[in-house]
Formats: sequence, structure tokens, C-alpha cells
Amino acid sequence: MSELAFFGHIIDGVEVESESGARFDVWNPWTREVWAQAAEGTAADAERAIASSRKAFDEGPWPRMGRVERAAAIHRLADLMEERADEIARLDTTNMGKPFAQAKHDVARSVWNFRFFADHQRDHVGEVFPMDSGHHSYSEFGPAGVVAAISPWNFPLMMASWKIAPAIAWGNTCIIKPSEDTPASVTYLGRLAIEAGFPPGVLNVINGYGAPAGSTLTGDDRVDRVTFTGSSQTGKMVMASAATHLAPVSLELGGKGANIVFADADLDNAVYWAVEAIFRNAGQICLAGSRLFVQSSIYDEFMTRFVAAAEKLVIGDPFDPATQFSSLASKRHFDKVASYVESAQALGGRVLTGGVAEDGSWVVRPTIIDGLALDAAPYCEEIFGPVCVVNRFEDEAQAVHLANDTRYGLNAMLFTENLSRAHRVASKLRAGTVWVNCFFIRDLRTPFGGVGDSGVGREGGNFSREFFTEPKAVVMQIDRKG
Ligand code: TXE
Repeated sequence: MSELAFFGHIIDGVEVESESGARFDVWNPWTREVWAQAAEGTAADAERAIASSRKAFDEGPWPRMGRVERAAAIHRLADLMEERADEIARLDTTNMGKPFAQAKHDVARSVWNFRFFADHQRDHVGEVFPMDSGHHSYSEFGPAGVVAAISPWNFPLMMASWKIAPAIAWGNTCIIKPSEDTPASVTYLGRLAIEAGFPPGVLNVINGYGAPAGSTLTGDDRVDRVTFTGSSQTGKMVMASAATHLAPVSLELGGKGANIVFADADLDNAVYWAVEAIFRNAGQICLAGSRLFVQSSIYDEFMTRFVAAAEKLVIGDPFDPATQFSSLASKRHFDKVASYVESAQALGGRVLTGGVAEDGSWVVRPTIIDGLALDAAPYCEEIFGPVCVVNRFEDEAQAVHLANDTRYGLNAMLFTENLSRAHRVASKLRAGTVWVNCFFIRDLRTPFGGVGDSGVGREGGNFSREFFTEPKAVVMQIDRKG
């Protein structure tokens, strides 16, 4: 066992074991071997982290630092991440099986999350409201306090950085609990924060399971904000737990993204993005285009091209540069996705391509299914894997109706070369983000979040500022009247 890597907790500037000494195994889903161990956090470990972050907030330099100095510290961390990009990407690829090139892309986006929020905080512009009464008022954005961040396994580093970056940029201290499936890159980030000279407690990392490690964080009244990405079901538990001490929550939950292809679309572009939208990261993306709607007049042609493109994806070892598609992130997740594929077949769905690899690996090949009833579970529920369910529509109204017929509402895509249709349909879709003729492109100033079962609240730009600060109104007399 001694050759296994180890990922401890980062508490108060030091990497430590759990107080109990307990560890859990960390798997490589491609080789299906244990390659590391991580500290298994108990309630006592989480409480130590909370106490450390509380002290760092109440007494430490971080919230009191000038905005320029704090931004510089965060840029130092981003510099270190850039220097070690290969090493970090290797951790995510080993830990959850994503192709190395995609893991490198995630590191670059994570670096950008830190740089963006550092600058956004440093350069933000306040608001002043001149008042007719002889006063003026202005808003001030002070840090909220201790932030508990709970992140998932599909983009281990990137989702964590999306939470940590705005939290610490606005002067909060933060405790991150990565998914138990993927502790590696976030723990490494915690090590880099020490190296970058962050004061102890500004960024603590607690490894372990949802309960007790995560639930201790969300339920503790020393925590002022809870930001969570994960399943809708766990999101409800997190919200209930945070409600016991009235901590505001930001929840980014599941999705079943609609991808609508109109007959007037540029089909090369639409096929390219339809493949990206459901097969990138083996479909383990909350934003995946997992429900595809194609206009009847082009259905056969589009499907022929889409199936051919899916079959061209190179499946293999995620470290092989030729690989575009690899295994699912864990055995547990493989079993879930495989059972949806089996039930789709049992429910009369036609598997046009793909299916479960029968070689003992945790691979589900790029899978496209049509012919499912609108209430079939694989059609309605989040599969979170490389499984696209397809349906056809006759006109714009039917496309919008089908796309909106879901409890989720994180995102949607539409492909058309008709400008008026693009705007008209985008505005009718019930979703937090709509991509027109593209997918996965983000501007960090825009709101990000979902409707319905896809979440609560928005983050990004000023939306993150509002969540991670306590906005305050200051009213000031200018003219003494009377
Ligand atoms: O999610 P969980 P899981 C969806 C996807 C996937 C399913 C299950 O459909 O198949 O969820 O995945 C922590 N208090 N998404 O089981 O349970 C947990 O330790 C506090 C979509 O991994 O939601 C992990 O760090 N925390 C999604 C995180 O919550 C708790 C990404 C997510 O785990 C907790 C991931 C508790 N009581 C899964 N219980 C997306 N929106 O991108 C668990 N956790």
C-alpha cells in the first residue's frame, strides 16, 4: 500500500490525516485499480476546518486586506496552477478518466476562474444613488464570512475553482469538500494555496463522504454561505441543512438539456456541437445536450450524420493523445448509466449506436436512442452519461413545447440560421443558459444557474458578488434641510 498517493485534509495551512486516522480508497476508473488514498473526514475534522476558517475570517488578514493585494495573492495561485498544469491535469485524468487534453482544458478554465474573479473584485464599480431629499446612498459589498463549498466529480478542479475563486476574491474564507470520488486535484490546489502564501484557514480542504464531512459543513451555524453543485436530490438536503441556520444557498443541480436542430441549421456545425454536447467528458456534464430534437424534414439526414460522427470518436486510454472518449468516472456511475441503457431498450427505445461495452471496462460507448415515450425514465431523467435521447418535431411551437417539457432547466441549445427564430426561441426556452449555434462557451460575467430542479440562484460576475457578499446600503446626508 505504501506506493499509493495520499490526499489529506488541508486545515489551517497544514495537510493532515483525519483525527481518527481513517482513509478511503481512490480509484482510477480506466485501469479499475486503487491508485491513492484520501483522509476520510469525520464531523470532528469538518469542525476543525470550520473553526480555522472562522478564525481566519474574524481575526485574520484576508478580509481586511486591500482589494489589490488580495487580487495579487489569487493571481499568484493562478500562476502556480499554470506552472503545474500538466501535473494537475494528470490527477483529474487518473482520478476520473477524462481524456488528458480535456483535463488540460479544465485546468486552463480553472486558472481563468481565479484570474477573472480576482480582477472582478479588484476593479468592481459600486453604485451611488443621488436622492431628492438632500441625501445620497451607496452600496457596499463586504465579505459574507465563512463559505462552505461542496463540489462534484465530473469537473473536479473546475467546479471547485468556480466556487472558491469568487468566495475568496470577495474576502471570505472557504472550506471546500470535493467529491469522495475525486479528492486529488482539489487537495493539490489546497497545497498550492499554502505555497502561494495564503494565510492559514483562507482555503481549507476537507475530504470525505457527503455525510458526515459535507453535512457537518452545511449544518454548522458558523458557516455563512453554502454553495453546492451535485444532484437535485442532495441539493434539497443541503438546502434544508443550511436552512437550520438561515445560511443562503447557491445550488447548481442536474439537467436534461434540450438541443434543437431546425431544418435551416448549418448541419456541419450542428452535428459537431451535438456530438460535443453529449459525448464530451463522456456526457458527465450537467449542461449536456442529452435530449436532441430534430425537425422532421431533416431528421433522416441529420441522424445519419450524427450517428456516423458518434461512431468516429476514438475510445481508449485517457492518457493516449488520440483518445477522445473514455470510461465513466466510477463503477457506481457506470452501473447507473448502464441500467438506463438497458431500461431504454426494455421500454422500446431503438439504440441507433453505442451501448454498454461488454469487456469488463466501465465504458458506455457513445449511445443514441430514439423511439422512447415522453414519460419513459431514460427520456425524462438525468442519466449523466453518453446517452442521447432523440425525438422529432414539426414546427417551432412544438420544438419549444418539447424542450420545456421537463422538471429541469439548466440550459438549452438551438441551431438555426434564421436570426429572428434564434432570438424568438431563445427567449421562450425555460433555461438558465441558451446557446445558439454553439455549446459550452462561457463569459464569466453572465448569470449561470438553472430553473426548477436544476437549481437555486445564479453565479457569475455580479451575481457571484451578490451571493458571496453582504451588500449594505449607506445613506448619507448631503444637505441639512430645515
Ligand atoms: O451526487 P451528490 P453523486 C448528478 C448525476 C449523478 C448523480 C449522483 O446525475 O449521477 O447526481 O452523483 C456531496 N451533505 N450529478 O452521488 O450526492 C458529495 O460528497 C452535503 C449532477 O456524486 O449530489 C459530493 O461532494 N454534501 C451534478 C457532492 O455532494 C453531500 C454533478 C455531490 O454529490 C451530501 C454530480 C450531504 N448530505 C452529480 N451528500 C451536476 N450538477 O453537474 C452528498 N454530498
